[in-house]
This record gives sequence, structure tokens and C-alpha cells, in this order.
Amino acid sequence: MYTKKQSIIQMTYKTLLTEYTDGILTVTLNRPKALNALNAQLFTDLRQLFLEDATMLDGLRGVILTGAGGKAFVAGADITEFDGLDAQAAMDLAQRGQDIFFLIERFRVPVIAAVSGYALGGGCELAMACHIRVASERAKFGQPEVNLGLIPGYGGTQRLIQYIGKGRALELLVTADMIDAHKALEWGLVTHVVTHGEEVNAAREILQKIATKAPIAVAKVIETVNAYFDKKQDGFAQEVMKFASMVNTEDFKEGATAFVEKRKAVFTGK
Ligand code: DAK
Repeated sequence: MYTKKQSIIQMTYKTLLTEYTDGILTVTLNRPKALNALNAQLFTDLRQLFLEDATMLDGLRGVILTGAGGKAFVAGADITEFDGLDAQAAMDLAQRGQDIFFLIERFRVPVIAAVSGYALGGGCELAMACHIRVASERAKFGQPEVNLGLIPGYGGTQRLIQYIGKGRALELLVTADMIDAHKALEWGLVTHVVTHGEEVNAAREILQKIATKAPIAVAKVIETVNAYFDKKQDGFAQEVMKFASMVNTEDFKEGATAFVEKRKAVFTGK
């Protein structure tokens, strides 16, 4: 744990490594011997991070999620933990996993998945819950659940359609095929492919650019884009309301004034 005022923190988790520098929190999923497979502890740690710890960081402008070892982002849910699951336990686990991924998707600052190597099953689902995906040229994406007699349980059937469309999503889901980074770029699953080992730097560059923008506006963009995919909300109505709420922010006044004065805006997040 750490206090709100600290600008550099050392959070301690069993399965995550964290580094907080210049408003950017880099989180490394750290089970390299199991290709960073999502076990119960890793879910617990992600929940603690996104529900509590990271929300208390002063000046946080973005989060990078990446995998340790360079061979995988995450090679799926930990298959060794599937043994002996009954339907009720499976339902509870899937719901818990989805809830944790929603925490990421709804997080108030952008979360970027920096993907090196395999992003399979739950790993692809985790990457898809992030706002932006940057891939190393060695990245591979897939939903191989049908190989195990399963379907995705952490939002994969829903989010894959959002990124690559129904036809491509269905084909990937029923064939369990993997796609490489270039195909993922062509299909819109990732927005950048970079040299292997450069994916975290590339993600950081994107977040550094976002850090120059108005923080409340960035948060409202995330909320409003998410509203499009929330069947309980009218995204267009949300846009009108959130747009209107921005005019009372100090950052709007600063942004408009800076434009007129031909200088760079300095945003305070108020
Ligand atoms: N779980 C546990 N261990 C894994 C793992 C996984 N998903 N993936 C890899 N490992 C381990 C391997 O067992 C191996 O361990 P040791 O033998 O060294 O002890 C080590 O990581 C290195 O893996 P490999 O030796 O296999 O490495 P290769 O380069 O040869 O192959 C690979 C890499 C990624 C192609 C291969 O490891 C692989 O096919 N891995 C499994 C991929 C996969 O099928 N993942 C699961 C997708 S399904 C649910 C909700 C959601 C889900 C399930 C249930 N409920 C709510 C119930 C979601 C399921 C999925 O994610």
C-alpha cells in the first residue's frame, strides 16, 4: 500500500511488478514460467490495483500493462486451475473475471496493453479490455477456448466483435486460429506494431502525448465511448450531457484562452 501523496510508489503484489514514473504506471504481469497465465492470484492482484491502489495515485495519466519474459503477454487463463470446476464455480469465476476487466475498461485514465508474444484466450480478452493495444512484431492473438471444450468467459465473444467485426471474430472463435501482429493491425485489433522489445516504449510515447491533454476531457471521452457499447445507455445523449459538463471546467477556459493567446495550454485537471 502507499499514500495518496507519493509520486513514486513501490506497490507489492504476488504476481505483478509496478513502476510509477512521470504519471505513468507500468504494470508487468509476472508469471513468466507459466507464460503469465491468469491464475486466481493474478486476478486478485489486478482487482486490488484497478479498484483501489491505482485510483489513489496523484497525477496518474496512464497505465501500461505488459507481460514479463518477452515470450507472452498472457497465454490465457491458467489451465491448471480448471480441474474440478462445477457450473456454479465457473459462473462465479467468469463473472469475477468480467467484473475485473470492466474495471480496466472503465478506468479513468487510458490503459494500454503492450503485447509481446502470445495473447491467447483470457490474455487476448485482457488486452481487449484495455483502451489501446500496441503489439511487438512477435505478438500473436487468438481465442483457443474451443480447443479445450470451452468458450471465452471474460468478454471475448463480445469485445472481439467490437474490434474486428462479426465475421472475423466468429472465424477466430470457432477455429481457434492465431493471428500475427500484422494481421491484428490490418483487422483493427491493435493500432501499432513495433520492433520486439519496443512495445512498452511505444505505449509510453502514446501516454506522454495524452498527458499533455485535459485530464477530465480524456476521462469523459473514455466514459462516452464506453457508453456506445452499454445497452443500458444512450451514447449520443451521454455525449450531449458530458459535453455540456465540460464548459464549467478550468481546463476548458485554459484550453480556449491558450488558443487565443497562441501558447500551449497548461491543464490542471480541474
Ligand atoms: N495455463 C497454465 N500454464 C501455461 C499456460 C496456461 N494457459 N500456457 C502455457 N503454460 C505453461 C506451460 O505449461 C509450460 O509450463 P512447463 O511445462 O514449463 O511447466 C510453460 O508455460 C511454457 O509453455 P510451453 O512449453 O507450452 O511453451 P511453447 O512455446 O511450446 O508454447 C503456447 C506456447 C502459448 C503455444 C502454449 O504454451 C499453449 O498452447 N498454451 C496454452 C494456450 C491456451 O490454450 N490458453 C488457454 C486459453 S483458454 C473460465 C473463464 C475463462 C477461461 C476459462 C475458464 N471460467 C470462468 C471457468 C478462459 C480460458 C482461456 O484462456
